[in-house]
Amino acid sequence: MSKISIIMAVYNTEEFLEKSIQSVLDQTYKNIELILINDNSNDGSKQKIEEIARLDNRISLYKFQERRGVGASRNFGIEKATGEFIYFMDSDDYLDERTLEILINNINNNNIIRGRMRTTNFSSSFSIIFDGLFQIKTFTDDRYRLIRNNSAQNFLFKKEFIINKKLSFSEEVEVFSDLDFMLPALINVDQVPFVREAIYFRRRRNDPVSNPSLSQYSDEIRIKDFLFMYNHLKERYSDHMASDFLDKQLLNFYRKDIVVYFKDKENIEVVFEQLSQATRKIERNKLREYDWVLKKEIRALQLGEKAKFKRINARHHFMRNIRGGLKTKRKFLVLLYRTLFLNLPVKENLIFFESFLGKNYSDSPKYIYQYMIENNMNFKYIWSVNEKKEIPGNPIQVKRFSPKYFYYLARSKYWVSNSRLPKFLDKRKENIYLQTWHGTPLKQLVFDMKDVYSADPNYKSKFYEQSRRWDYLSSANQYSSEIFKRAFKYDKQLLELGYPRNDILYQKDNAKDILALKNEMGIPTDKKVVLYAPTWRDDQVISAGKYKFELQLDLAKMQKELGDQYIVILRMHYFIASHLDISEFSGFAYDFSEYDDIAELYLVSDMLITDYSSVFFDYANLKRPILFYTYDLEKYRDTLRGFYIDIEKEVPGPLVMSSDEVIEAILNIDQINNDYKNRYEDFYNRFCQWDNGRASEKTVKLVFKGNNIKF
Ligand code: C2G
Repeated sequence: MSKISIIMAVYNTEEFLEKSIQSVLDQTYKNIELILINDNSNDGSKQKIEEIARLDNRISLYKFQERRGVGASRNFGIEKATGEFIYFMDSDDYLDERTLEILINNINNNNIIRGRMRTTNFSSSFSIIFDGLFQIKTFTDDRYRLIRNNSAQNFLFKKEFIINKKLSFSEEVEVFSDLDFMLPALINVDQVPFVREAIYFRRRRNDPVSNPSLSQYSDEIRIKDFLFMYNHLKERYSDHMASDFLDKQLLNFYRKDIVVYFKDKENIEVVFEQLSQATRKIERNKLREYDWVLKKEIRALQLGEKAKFKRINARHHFMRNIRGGLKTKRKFLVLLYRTLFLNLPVKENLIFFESFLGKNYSDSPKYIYQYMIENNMNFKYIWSVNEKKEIPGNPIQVKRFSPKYFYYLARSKYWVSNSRLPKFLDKRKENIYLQTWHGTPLKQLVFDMKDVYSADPNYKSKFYEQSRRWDYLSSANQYSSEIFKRAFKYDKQLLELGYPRNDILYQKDNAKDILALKNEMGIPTDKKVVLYAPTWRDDQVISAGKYKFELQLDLAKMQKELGDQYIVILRMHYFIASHLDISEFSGFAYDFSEYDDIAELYLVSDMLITDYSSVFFDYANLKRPILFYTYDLEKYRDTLRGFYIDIEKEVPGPLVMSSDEVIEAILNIDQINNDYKNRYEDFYNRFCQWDNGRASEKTVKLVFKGNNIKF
């Protein structure tokens, strides 16, 4: 039984290492050694690998005193390897448990074999393999296709072959060092078998901001490294097929990456010489396969005509934008926004408001707006809404993403929103953007999240770009401030003034106002009100921003046990697109999911049932009872989202796990109030201190100061 040496270079992958190493140790093929090279990581990777290395004597551990890069680490690993076979792996990826067994069993007389790459966003991907159905495909002339991703991953090599052919990774570049190894490797064989069942899970890292993987390095580094590698390999290898492969890689890379980088024309200067030199090495007839736009640009590059290239490039970008703008109505409006509306002057007295993506007239933007109209300030107001609403003060209402929406957004000096505005809405330096956010966080946010289970794998980088535009951010308590700074990487001004949306909880918490609200809502006034307001679940996705929710309350039983004293208001999260059918419970259960302002629902209710929604932080301002119906606690907390506080110890009410327990808790609510009295008080002191009914006023005075406002 031959030994396989797995070589893994480690650089700042603390979060992923355990999974990665464990997947090697768990291989069904047991005769392995794992050579770990710590490339002078500066996070907790060092401790982690030391701990793991102690547990298995098949691991040998090396450390560089200064960072030398993945190429140098792997070359060092080859020197140390004692196996007959060599396999390279990245320290954030992981293997299916049979991958090595399948590769080695099928390599036969070949020097190289390759398995399949699967990209994943998660730590939990797996696959089911059926024995006897293996499909082995042999790549011959087309073998260079196996390195279209420029990588040495999931190839198993005979070590003798590596030594005889003196294969090594480039130590001169950071990003494309594998090409220097793989190209001569493929030149020196005639064929490479490929087994679909040998799977390598390549993790798509979700945090290119704080810890980028090599493929997420800055465009400048990637482009320079690629061009360096191309120039170097073209000079070295004249083999026809390899050279053809390199040209294709260059032209595709140019189209996919370099052209985008040149959207900012300043960037042309940065790589022009290197690129021009590279294009001169392209085989003469290679360009024939490409369109005239590309040909024209490449010709100018080949001739080193910088000014001409810049002109052509600018024209092409312009044409591309127009073509892109004509694809959909939304894209057309974005084009209009960028090229026309943003060239009109900003209006000093216009304020643009949006709450929950245009779904509601609610939340902090509503209360900030209300304060302004009640005080007759010198502004004109725009509200972005999906449907026309009754809004006091008669503001201009614009349908979200309609032409007017883009126009008014461009012209308004002030933007007030409680959630992110899309990335395509470029902000000008004259704009002032107040982000009120929409809750004290229980669930981990953005950069504190590990695996991201929401619909968008680029969530973190998108969020980062969008939040760079915020000038002010509301915070309801010290706890939120600390989290926002870290989890949003927010370093501009925090408004530590409480939540404008909670002002009403201090202003209208009296019998008269509550009765008036109940009458307006059309709910009975002789029954107590239970409000059920759960959050959404990242894995119940329909499409981006739309989620399902399956009601887990036994309404029939609740009606039977509680119906003479209580009614229930059901309030789904604004992401929930599926509708509740509760028609058979009329007179007992009411669906207020479409109701604008949840704060008014808080006021009319006698107790709240929630789960992991931030609603309980706000509700606690009323000091009324809260139950936590957390039937899927383990999955939610441990897989979908981590929490910031210990929900079992710190929240101001009991966790209940079934409909029966919900009913029992409601029937015994006085006892619960008593049991949770101290905890509630601690909770209130920690999270509700800054709210006292004046947050809107303080926010307005701070953000809109310096404008001729009549206070
Ligand atoms: N909300 C609501 N109805 C619900 C749940 C929430 O109206 N059934 C509103 C509340 O104002 C709540 C806000 O939406 O505070 C945010 O909802 P969460 O359930 O907390 O979830 P999410 O939108 O993911 O925001 O820092 C806060 C977090 O970002 C949570």
